[in-house]
Amino acid sequence: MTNIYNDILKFKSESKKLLAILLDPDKVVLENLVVLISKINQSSATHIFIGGSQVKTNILDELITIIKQNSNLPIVLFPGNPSQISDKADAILFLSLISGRNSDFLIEHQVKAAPRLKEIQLEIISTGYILVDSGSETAVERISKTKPLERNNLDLALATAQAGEMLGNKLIYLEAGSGAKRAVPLEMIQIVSKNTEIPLIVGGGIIDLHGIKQAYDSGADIVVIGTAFENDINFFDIALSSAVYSKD
Ligand code: 1GP
Repeated sequence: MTNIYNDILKFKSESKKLLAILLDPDKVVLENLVVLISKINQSSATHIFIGGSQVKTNILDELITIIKQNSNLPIVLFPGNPSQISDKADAILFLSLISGRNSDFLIEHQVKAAPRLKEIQLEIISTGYILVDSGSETAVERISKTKPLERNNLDLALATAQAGEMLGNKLIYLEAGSGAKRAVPLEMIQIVSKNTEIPLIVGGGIIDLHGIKQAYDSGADIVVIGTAFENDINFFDIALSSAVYSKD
């Protein structure tokens, strides 16, 4: 069985960059899914993340089954709450919202999810999730009822990431929020990546290849793209002819 986290570590050790496409089950139209997946397969994506802050529909298992029938990419759950667990996926980002002080998102949801996760075979990847101010309220902020970290408070962002690493998180995720008007500041990516050892995910508000490249150049190991691909399934076509990133 492949170990997704070990593969991420291996890529990081080789200074290779990874690209995750985020699919929100509430926004995916099942009838269009096969076309969507073929676009993903043609892109430089290395992972498919599945989740959202407020998944209301109950199509998770079906969605993942169809993706698995049509793609070999690893499928990683990125859950907004404990109901978003499916044994059809390969792994789960076991998130703790360490930028916030809402105990529900620090530990309560994890306690609720643990018995189910013990029953199934998902690879669990402990992830310190850090929400960064993007200039206006995002769904994560609204639903988690936590304040994002200020954009210019680099010391606090770094201390938060380091605390997550010391607590045993295997990944740090710097998040501006889905559809954010402003992505995570590059200086924040730089300081966190330089001063932590574990792989760094960056997402939220990255809408073009330039933004992806800037995040990589600043030290992101994995960039997550959701809204830009939702808005335009041809978003990655241009990437095929680009040397910005590579999964080879
Ligand atoms: C959201 O980081 C992801 O959790 C992706 O954000 O939808 O803005 O690409 P976007």
